[in-house]
Amino acid sequence: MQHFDKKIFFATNNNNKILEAKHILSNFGIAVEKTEVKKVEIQSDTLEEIVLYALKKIGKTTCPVVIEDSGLFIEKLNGFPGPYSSYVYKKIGCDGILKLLENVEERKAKFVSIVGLKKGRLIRIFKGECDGKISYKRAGEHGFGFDPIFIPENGERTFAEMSLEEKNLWSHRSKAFKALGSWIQSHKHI
Ligand code: ITT
Repeated sequence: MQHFDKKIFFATNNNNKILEAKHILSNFGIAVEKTEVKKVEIQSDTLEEIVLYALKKIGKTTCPVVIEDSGLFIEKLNGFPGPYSSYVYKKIGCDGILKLLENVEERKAKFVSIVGLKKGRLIRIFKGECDGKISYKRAGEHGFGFDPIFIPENGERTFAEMSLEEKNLWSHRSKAFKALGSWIQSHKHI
């Protein structure tokens, strides 16, 4: 049976994010619980600003609360949809992105994840990136969002063709949550 020394409260509406974070943080002895604390989301050109604003809006908290904002940055589209990924996904989805890149050979892209931690007055930010490319067609049924069209660097399969465990070997979110996990491990008061 898994032993947890610590627990963080993750403010997100995305259950896939919870599952990915749980898998990573269990290796650090940290449990993850979903919290109803609201993530107030502004529109901004940077993920960091979105996370910092959301953390400030949480108000005073004695428990460690975590927020994450992530996005897909496509080189040929000057980083679009980036911080607008959630909105763009809802409006045009994977098919819309494939359409924008129709007949485009340069398909480099990266996923970025910014994880923010707040406890009392303390605020910390952790970043993870995953380089890759946009596929020519959708593939796979796992994961969420743009997973069916994103192929991580040096691979041939999309994130949606991988199990959660395999996606977590490469993903932007796993890198950011690993950084959070080791920071918490080395700070006894969290
Ligand atoms: P919360 O804000 O409630 O945490 P969300 O899904 O709205 O959940 P974001 O605001 O961070 O999350 O939006 C990020 C969007 O970027 C998300 O909706 C996906 O479309 C895309 N995205 C981010 N990480 C992804 C991943 O690992 N796989 C596929 N798509 C991802």
